[in-house]
Amino acid sequence: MAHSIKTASMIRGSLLTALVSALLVVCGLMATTASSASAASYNGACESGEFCMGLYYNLSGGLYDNSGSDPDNNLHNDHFVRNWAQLVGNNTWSIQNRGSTHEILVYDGAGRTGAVACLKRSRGLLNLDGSWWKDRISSYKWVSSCPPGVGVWG
Ligand SMILES: [Ca+2]
Ligand SMILES: [Ca+2]
Repeated sequence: MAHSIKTASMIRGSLLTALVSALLVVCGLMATTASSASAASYNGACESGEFCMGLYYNLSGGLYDNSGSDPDNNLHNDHFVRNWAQLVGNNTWSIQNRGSTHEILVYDGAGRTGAVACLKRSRGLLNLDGSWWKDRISSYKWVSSCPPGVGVWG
């Protein structure tokens, strides 16, 4: 009896080991694919292809850098990479669009609601000192061009 229990336990252990190994291989492949496809989002460096937001001016104090979209379109649950204690929503003083093809729409509200403005790639780093938008951005969206009727930083 003791022998059969031990054997079953060993088989389960082997299966678990095989499963963990398979998962590690899959994760390794995913990491390789992601890093070769684009700049590294959330690594604290504002790189080509990314939309970046800084806690303070000149993207200092904490950085949000993302080559894609925020999955839930709500920056109130995202943290600054170099200042994890600080949330991004309603908390940014500087922004930069380093996208390779697209412009960025920023919104006052989460879920892409409320006031909206467009940040072109040509604008470069934008400090929001004296701007109504300082500490107001709560969501954003990549667009192929700034839509008519939307204020543009360009
Ligand atoms: Ca980055
Ligand atoms: Ca979010």
